[in-house]
Amino acid sequence: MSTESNAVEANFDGLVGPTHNYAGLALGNVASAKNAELPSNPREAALQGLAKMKALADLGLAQGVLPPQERPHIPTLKKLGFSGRDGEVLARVHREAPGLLAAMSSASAMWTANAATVSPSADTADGCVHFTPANLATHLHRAIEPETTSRALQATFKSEKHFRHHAPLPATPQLGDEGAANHTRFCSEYGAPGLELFVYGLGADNEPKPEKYPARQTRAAGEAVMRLHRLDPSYSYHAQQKPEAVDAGVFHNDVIAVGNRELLLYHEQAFVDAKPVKAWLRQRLRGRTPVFVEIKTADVSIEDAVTSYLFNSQLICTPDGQMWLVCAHECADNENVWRAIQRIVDDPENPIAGAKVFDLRQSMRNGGGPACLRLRVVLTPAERAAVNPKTWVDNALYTQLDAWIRKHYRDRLVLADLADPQLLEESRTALDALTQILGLGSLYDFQR
Ligand code: SUG
Repeated sequence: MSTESNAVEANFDGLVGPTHNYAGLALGNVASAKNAELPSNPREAALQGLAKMKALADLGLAQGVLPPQERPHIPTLKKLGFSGRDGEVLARVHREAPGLLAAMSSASAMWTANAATVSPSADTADGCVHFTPANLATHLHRAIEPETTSRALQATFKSEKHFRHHAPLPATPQLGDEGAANHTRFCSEYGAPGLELFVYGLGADNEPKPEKYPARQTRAAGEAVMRLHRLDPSYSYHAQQKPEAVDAGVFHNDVIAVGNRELLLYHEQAFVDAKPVKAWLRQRLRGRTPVFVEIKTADVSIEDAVTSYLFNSQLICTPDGQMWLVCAHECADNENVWRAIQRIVDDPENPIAGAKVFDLRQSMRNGGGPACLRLRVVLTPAERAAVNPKTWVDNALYTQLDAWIRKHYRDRLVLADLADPQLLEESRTALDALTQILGLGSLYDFQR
């Protein structure tokens, strides 16, 4: 079991893949629709993500990295009847079904907040860390991620003594699961038993539903994950996201709320009803008094929240126990949002000491902010020691990955490039080299 004082919350960020592009694939994600068909810069995207990882590692946080996936995904195209050599498969799908080629080419695995839901050993009945990869059932380009994600998580968290890996839930919209983006853990210290909040868009038949956009996360999925992870139901809570917010572009709860330790920072319109969530936290949180920071619509509209990704900031604790808000540059660019951040930082009633601003514009143009890019995993010292050592970001790994990106990534990509067999070849060469750097074994199944 965890000892309360020395467990850490590690962040595992997704390394942006070589085919990062803007294809307008994500229904209900305003940035994805707005930037569709814009040229992308995969090299810059990967370097921006890596810079955030390095900065958090430099602050003394445990920072890991999770690998990109093979794209375009030839195995799925073959399952869909495109046969022949890889070049022929690409030419035919480009000609006959260009939308399908785009779906098979997204670097969306970078958003590891959607990789899985993770419960720390302090919360689970068997004292193991539990992982359930998200099925990402509502979007084709994301539904092809879980198979490789499962393998990547198993290669990273290998020890059977410490880690339990579940299969993704059956991939149907009734069990739609988008992982940690809709899951928040509260605690007094990371190693102490905590509270797990599951937020869903689609619940029972008599509950309200969004009308314009899909509710990607279901209550049934949160309940299944709670059972699989052997959580205590009285320390778990399932809350509904406000359907109007989903229809305004809040496709995950982490676009409208973020929590850390005893703190919940949320928008007035995040939940159908925030009151019982707060009452549950007040009643159940042990060791600290919960702190609620509610942002009013009058100060930050939902539209401002969606364009700035204020609530997709990471809330982190540095080793001295100070709490920081890690936000996207778009927050500093938006007057209302920046004012709200200044107010939060100046308010002695909450523990947030300051904001750290990052340029993640390449990912942001696809609706992926700081918190989307990371999967949080609380680890005791023994669990931390059992993680694949090659995934921890330190100066040496940073230097290696920086050189790897500069060597293998293009600095411009448009949708027509996705049919270029040379891009597939370059990506595979890059992933082969990464397999060595990160010690990934046989994660990728392409033949070269
Ligand atoms: O699933 N965007 C992703 C962004 C995921 C953000 N994750 C969190 N909020 N945790 C999505 O909507 C856009 C791809 C494109 O259009 O090319 C995309 O998939």
